[in-house]
Amino acid sequence: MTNSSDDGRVTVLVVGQPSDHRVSRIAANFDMVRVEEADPTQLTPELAGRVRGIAAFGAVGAAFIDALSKIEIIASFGVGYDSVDAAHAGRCGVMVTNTPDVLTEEVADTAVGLLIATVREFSRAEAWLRDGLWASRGPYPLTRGTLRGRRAGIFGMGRIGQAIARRLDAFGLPVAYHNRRQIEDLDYTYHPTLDALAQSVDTLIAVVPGNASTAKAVNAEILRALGPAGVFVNIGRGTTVDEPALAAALANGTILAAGLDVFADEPHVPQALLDLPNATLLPHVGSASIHTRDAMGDLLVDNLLAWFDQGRAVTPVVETAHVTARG
Ligand code: NAP
Ligand code: 8YV
Repeated sequence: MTNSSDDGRVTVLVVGQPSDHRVSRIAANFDMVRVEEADPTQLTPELAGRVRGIAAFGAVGAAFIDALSKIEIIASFGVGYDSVDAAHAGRCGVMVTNTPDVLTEEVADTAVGLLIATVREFSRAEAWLRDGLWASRGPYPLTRGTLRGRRAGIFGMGRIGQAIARRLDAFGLPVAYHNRRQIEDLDYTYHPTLDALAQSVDTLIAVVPGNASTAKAVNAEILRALGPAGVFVNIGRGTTVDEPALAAALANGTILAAGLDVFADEPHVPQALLDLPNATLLPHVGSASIHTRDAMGDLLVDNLLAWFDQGRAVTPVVETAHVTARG
């Protein structure tokens, strides 16, 4: 059994369904093998002993990592890496990388666009036009919601959260935030709990990673704190929200509206949310332009190249920052 292909190239397993751009650069530099899912039962013993890198465009769990005896690095596509068991990888001495920064501004643009579309009912207004109601019934009704006078709270003031805050500054909205740790020299009001943040604002934008510490953090109590003019936008991960509680809050007027780009069980969206006219729903398109997805793909490949050529990762995740290349 070898740990490289016949031509001596490092074997990289592509998990999931990337676009041609990503695949071509991996294929040009590595012995590339593709699988739809990281299912250990689908691996032949020969392949399991040959793969040294994974390009992850889908979930990679602990059992799959354990099945690959030569695995050194999992380069994951996306800044959020909740679908990769990075803690397990770190314990096994396997590097995990993600794709931060290159998508920050795009996702912040999407978040603000989603906020405005939600507050001003753009999806429903366009449907009104397309359905011929502008001509037959007259102008679309004035919206209850407006950005004017809103107070914004950002749950997760990281790279994307700060890019959203900069945009909201330009819109003239006061911004406050909650993280576990206050950021020094950041000129926005800090709240040490999510509840305190929600009490102080009427517009909550969630952009936290999906993990045990954030699971269902936005619950009925947080939504109630936003009040009847409240607007909730989620651009982070669907798992950070109690979706049934959100659907109930939208249905009974506890809050005014929600804009969601992410869901707990994608691509499945709860019927209760689909049924609500005051929910603006997007199919996880935060970073989904060709420009930004190509930049993310390039960073993923840069991580693989840097690891195998120079023994270092460009953007290691915190759980594996201690992992060093095997000599
Ligand atoms: P980041 O720079 O790491 O920011 C994450 C922020 O969340 C940090 O400020 C962190 O601060 C805070 N945080 C983490 N856990 C928390 C907790 N339990 N309670 C309160 N705050 C917490 O990451 P980013 O680049 O901004 O990306 C954020 C997330 O956005 C990603 O993880 C991903 O899930 C999501 N995302 C979605 C899309 C999309 O297409 N919709 C695109 C890109 C990213 P502390 O550590 O101080 O708590
Ligand atoms: C991607 C994202 O859509 O970077 C992230 O965390 O959620 C998005 O940019 C996703 O990771 C790739 O499918």
